[in-house]
Amino acid sequence: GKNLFVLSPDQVELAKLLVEMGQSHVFEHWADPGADDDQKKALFEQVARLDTSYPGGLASYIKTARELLADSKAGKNPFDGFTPSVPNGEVLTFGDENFINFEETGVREARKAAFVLVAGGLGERLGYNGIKVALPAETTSGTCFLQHYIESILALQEASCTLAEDGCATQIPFVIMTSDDTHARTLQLLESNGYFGMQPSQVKLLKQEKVACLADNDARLALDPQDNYKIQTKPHGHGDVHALLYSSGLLNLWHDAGMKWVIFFQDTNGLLFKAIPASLGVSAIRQFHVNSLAVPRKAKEAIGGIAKLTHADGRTMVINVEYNQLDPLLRATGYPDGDVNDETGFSPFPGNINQLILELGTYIEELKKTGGAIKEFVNPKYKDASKTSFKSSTRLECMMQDYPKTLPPTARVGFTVMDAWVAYAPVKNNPEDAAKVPKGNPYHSATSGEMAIYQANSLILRKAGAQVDDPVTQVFNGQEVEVWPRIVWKPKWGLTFSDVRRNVSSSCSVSQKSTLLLNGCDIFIEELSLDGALIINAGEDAEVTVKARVENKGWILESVDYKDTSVPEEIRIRGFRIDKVEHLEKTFDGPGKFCLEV
Ligand code: UGB
Repeated sequence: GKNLFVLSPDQVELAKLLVEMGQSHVFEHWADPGADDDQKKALFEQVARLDTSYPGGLASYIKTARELLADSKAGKNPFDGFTPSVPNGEVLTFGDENFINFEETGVREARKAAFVLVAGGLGERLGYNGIKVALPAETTSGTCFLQHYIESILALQEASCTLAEDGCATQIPFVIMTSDDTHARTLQLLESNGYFGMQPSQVKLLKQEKVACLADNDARLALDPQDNYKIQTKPHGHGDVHALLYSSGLLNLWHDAGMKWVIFFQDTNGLLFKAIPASLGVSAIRQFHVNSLAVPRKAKEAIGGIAKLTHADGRTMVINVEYNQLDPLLRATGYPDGDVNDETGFSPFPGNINQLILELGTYIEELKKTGGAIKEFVNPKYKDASKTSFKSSTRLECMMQDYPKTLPPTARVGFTVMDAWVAYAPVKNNPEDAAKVPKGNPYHSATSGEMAIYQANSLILRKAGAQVDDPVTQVFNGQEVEVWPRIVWKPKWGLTFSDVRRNVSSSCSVSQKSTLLLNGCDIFIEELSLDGALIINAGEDAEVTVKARVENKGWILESVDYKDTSVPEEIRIRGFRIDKVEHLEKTFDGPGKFCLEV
């Protein structure tokens, strides 16, 4: 080209690569030599970044894009030749003996686990302006998701190390995948809160890069409509986490340190850690290389279904099939009604909640072969039925749960099903969309996510022997929800069901209008009759026994409209705020045994 004279040898190579890959249009709008040099340099820097951050480089990206775009144009079904069936997995019932055994094993294993949170997404469906991990999981304590996750990991760490015979002092590694959209704000949230009690060295942020957008079926790179010296980019999806972990070198470090498991999870699920110990126990006992956590799923619900796919040539895989693909796949393979509920009231295909537990050794072996590249897909929005042009540029995407697609048939891929009330309540949908969710399907909104925490804690206390009143039904932001007593505890107080059972006696009763907030670890509820709000704060070395009868006006949920912009966004997206009318708060600091008697 006319401008090559200003380029370094590396840039010449990149320019050649683009020309060879049919991308010379990238240079077409260039000003004459000598003009716009800074923009030209910036473009080469961007191209170099796009090239190095993708396994196999930009050439490989464009080649794959052409293949996938041709398949999409031809209407090729990615599951061609595969027949779905319902796979076998471990189905757990919260609180029974089997569950308790798995939990105990899971807690033992936890010090050999690393946790990976994928938090690069902005959550377009939720429409919240901040990062999702900064949202309060519930507004009784106001604890945000990130704090809750970190405190849960620390509680697991402590419990696991206490059980370990070797008196270890392990720190469970915690990785957060961020993106340009979330990185700075995630780091800021951690730094301004002292990493919520975790050692800063324990936390690693890995930032995913966006990928180049594609303008047409020939996979010509799309230029930014505002800036001709920039290639338009979009997120590549949560599947990036595997390549990032691999290239970070962390996996080998963990392996050398004797770690065995990597646990992946998503940004807004306040129930998740109630399911983690038992599902890690399942991985350990059943020796799963891959264990996906799943919940019973309503047919056509907008979460992926876990299916066993058997190919005509004999290959099989247990894999997540996204909700928009499961129904057509079933219709095409002898199920004329597609994805429908069976006599249990649920789809026979359990719902993928995208929490994966991978066995580290086999994970490393696999990534050595693939570099962490995950099978991609493309989802262009075509202008018309000729499928020759797009409404807007598209890009390749990948999902972390597609990791098993390249595994050899010997891999042990399983899953663990748990009731949704104890495992899954994400915050994904904005109030308007949530209100339109078909009756009986979960809203997956900020409203339902918070209510699910109160419900789970209430039901767990009941299972532990306490009397907890039934919920009342209320409508917030157009969503009908069950409002249980607002019972909230710190992860270290009730990490497992056995912990809760040990900390609560049967002479404990909580009325529906009540709020019970347990900020501490050693709080033993020997006798409690609660009709109102009670907050107990117990310091690190304080052991508190509760024998109390508390009655007051309590904390009341007050409706707010999501359109009322005078209310902070994180509150109005749930449709209520808590009016702290009256409460009893007791604080026990410092070492010693205390009794709360009222
Ligand atoms: N995420 C990233 O870190 N980077 C990205 O580029 C994109 C996302 P969404 P999605 O739980 O109900 C998934 O947007 O992808 C993070 C499963 O694919 O919340 O639509 C993001 O920050 C689906 O099978 O969900 O659907 C967030 O933490 C089903 O299980 C996470 O990835 C569904 O989740 C998920 O991103 C579900």
